[in-house]
Amino acid sequence: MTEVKTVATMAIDGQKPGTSGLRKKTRVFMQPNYLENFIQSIFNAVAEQGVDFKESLLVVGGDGRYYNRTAIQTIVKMAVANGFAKVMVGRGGIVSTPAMSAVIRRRGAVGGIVLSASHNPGGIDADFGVKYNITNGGPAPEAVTEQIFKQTQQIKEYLTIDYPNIDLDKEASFRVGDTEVIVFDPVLDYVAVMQSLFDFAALRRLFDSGFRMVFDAMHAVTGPYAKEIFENRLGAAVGTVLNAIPLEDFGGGHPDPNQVYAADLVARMSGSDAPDFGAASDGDGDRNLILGRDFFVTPGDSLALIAAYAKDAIPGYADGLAGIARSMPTSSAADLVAHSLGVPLYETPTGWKFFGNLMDAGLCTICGEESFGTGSNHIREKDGIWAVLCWLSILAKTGESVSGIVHKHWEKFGRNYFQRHDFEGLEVELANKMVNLLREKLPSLSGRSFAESRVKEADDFNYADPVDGSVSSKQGIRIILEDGSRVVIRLSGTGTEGATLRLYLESYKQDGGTADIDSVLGSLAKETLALLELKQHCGVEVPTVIT
Ligand code: G16
Repeated sequence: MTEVKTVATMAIDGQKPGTSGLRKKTRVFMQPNYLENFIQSIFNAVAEQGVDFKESLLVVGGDGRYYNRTAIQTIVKMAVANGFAKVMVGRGGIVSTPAMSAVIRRRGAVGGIVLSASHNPGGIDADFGVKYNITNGGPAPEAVTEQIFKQTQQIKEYLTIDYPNIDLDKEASFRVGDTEVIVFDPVLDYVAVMQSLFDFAALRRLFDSGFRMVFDAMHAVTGPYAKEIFENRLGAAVGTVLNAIPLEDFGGGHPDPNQVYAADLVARMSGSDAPDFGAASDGDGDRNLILGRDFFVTPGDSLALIAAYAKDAIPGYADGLAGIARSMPTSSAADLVAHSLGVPLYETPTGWKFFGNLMDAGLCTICGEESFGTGSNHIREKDGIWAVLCWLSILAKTGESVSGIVHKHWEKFGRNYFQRHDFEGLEVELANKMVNLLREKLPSLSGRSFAESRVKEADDFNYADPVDGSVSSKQGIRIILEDGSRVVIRLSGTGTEGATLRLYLESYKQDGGTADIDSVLGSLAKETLALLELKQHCGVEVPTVIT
């Protein structure tokens, strides 16, 4: 039964990983050989780096969405056939992205396969995805995803075994051929990492004092982790965690923790009777949404605040920060904190994979993105529950409300007014043409009047990794104005249908943060749409989502 079978296959077009792994419609992944080709290509790319599978541990798990269990059975058989010494599989097939990173690092795995399309909806007619994480626990960097893509273009066969499906629901360790297969509970590894960073006793006292919180797990992967940490370990009231059971279709919802898709949570956090603190995480547990009573904390401000308070409020960072990193479109609020702490600030392209080298080299401790991702060097992924624990620590330390903390910060540092406008479902060719035309206009923009100011600089962001020197070009168009305001324009790399245009608008004011955000950013948005000629090219002018 464990005899290795070599199955002939043919290259399949379009298996190029995007911002975060390969994301496609679920039915695309369900086509014959589609998943198998991609998995074998990952194995081939890893083998090409000289890894000996006979000495290696592979971790496998996903966010529990439709097709997760089937895909895991396929991957386990292929891993056995490819000769891995050990394969660890999350119980129920479920491992959050941050827990995957923690497990790879703690257990010394060669890497891990995460089945997730993150915040995209799940179901047979929705989205599925596969990401490969490397030995440092982080998403495969571009050099590796390029290798995987190359393998997908030349694949001719894959390896598997004929074997009954393993029982995913019972923790156990058993042999399949020469491979040890372990079904384990990843929640314990993850909790251990959180306990090493945060003062659980202090957070327990916060809840003992009557502090009320609500956490929306959005029927996605964080439910079991959040129940264990917030309710069981920290003593938050039973029922603090909403939608705690992971479902294959996330209860029909869109597991993207922002004010639009977490509208129920936003409603619960409104009014004088609302809990003190509200938070949510996404499909695979790496994103976070932070809310106070009638108050939304932008991801850029959240990053800045966590960095500002980390040393004093969180034992894991008591030695201070080596540096802070943010993706280029993320607001510059963290830059001001880095400056005041006297530590470097790194600006990277969109995609968590770009933070890995900085953290491995000890250059940065805390990093974040406008797309609701925040994290630190405790693992190599962004981490939703970690961000919530950071906020709880700040709240416990200061004894203030969420909005009080943010207002104080704005008074001290000024406010980076920031919004992202998404235009979803555009025709790919038209969107590409529009962005290319804008690219051609960039050299002529300098000095031109724009949104009550003038264009100081307009370029396409290029990143040279300070650690390995690798260069990533065309990472987003920037229009920087003389008054310090800025617009970034880029196409999303995580969608599975059509194109999504993202406009990131930012304007800095030292006004205590009290101005109306739509008035501050309105003219920037209007002029950018006119410059892009969005209506003429793509037939739309109203954003689908504003965050
Ligand atoms: C992924 C990446 C993030 C990125 C986000 C948005 O998040 O890991 O680094 O910021 O996509 O990317 P884009 O703007 O290209 O759609 P996740 O949570 O989907 O894995």
